[in-house]
Formats: sequence, structure tokens, C-alpha cells
Amino acid sequence: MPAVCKRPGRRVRARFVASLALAWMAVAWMAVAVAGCGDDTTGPVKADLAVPPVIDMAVLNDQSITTAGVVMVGAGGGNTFAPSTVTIQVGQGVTWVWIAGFHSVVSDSSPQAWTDSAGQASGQFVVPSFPTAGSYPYHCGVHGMMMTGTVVVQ
Ligand SMILES: [Cu+2]
Repeated sequence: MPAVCKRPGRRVRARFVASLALAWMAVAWMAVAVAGCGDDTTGPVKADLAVPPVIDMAVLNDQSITTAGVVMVGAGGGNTFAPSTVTIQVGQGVTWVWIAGFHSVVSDSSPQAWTDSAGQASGQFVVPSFPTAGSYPYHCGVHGMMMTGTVVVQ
């Protein structure tokens, strides 16, 4: 007598569908967990000391920069201002050019030599003119005093 091909009962089918869904969720969870390992953007940003700062000659030759002083922000992916001390003459200005990372430019002078830049990951911040000779320290509002620089106005 040939075997009767009976469709599985409703309860068996429901159990099969439930186990499929469970297996799919397990795979999806593992994929998310694995993906999360390589992309930890929630922790503190660490400076990669193995990567030397890269001076971007294209930035230095940017004709749209009209200030005498140019500082590269996050050059080489590090938490640095390069050069860390920029020297200009009275009446000249400074342009900070974002190379990499999320940073800001906060004056440490009292009163502040400029209003804080926004925290940003690209673009520029310009202080068009420093009218008074002196030394103007500043830091990154995102990374604090581990990322500092100075504008020297002669
Ligand atoms: Cu920073």
C-alpha cells in the first residue's frame, strides 16, 4: 500500500514556522553583533599615534583661503591642530580647515578672542582679523585640553 502523503497538521505547521522565525532572528542578531564589533563609534575617540600627521598640500594651495594663517584640523585623522602654533601679523586672520574628525575651535583667551566654532566634521572656520598682538591659546571643545593650539599675533 503506498504511503499516504498527508499535509502536516495546523499545529505542526505553526511550530515549523515559529522555529524558522526563531532561527532567522538568531542569525540576524549574530549579524548585528558581529557588525557592531568592527564599528564602535560610541566609545571615546582615541588618537592613533602610529599615524603621523599628513600635511595636505591641496589644502595649503586652496585659493579660497585668504587669511595669512591656515591650521589643519584633525590632520592625519589625529586629534591635532597643525601647525599647533600659527604665527601671523597684526590685522591678519586665521582659517581652520577640517581634514578629518569631529572637532571645534574654542578660544581660551579672556575675554574670548572669537566666538566658538560649531562642532563640525568638515568645512572651515575663519577668524578674519586679529587686531591686537599677543598669544591666543585655544582648544577643541570636543577633545578638551588634549587638543590645543595657539595663534601668535606679532
Ligand atoms: Cu577635537
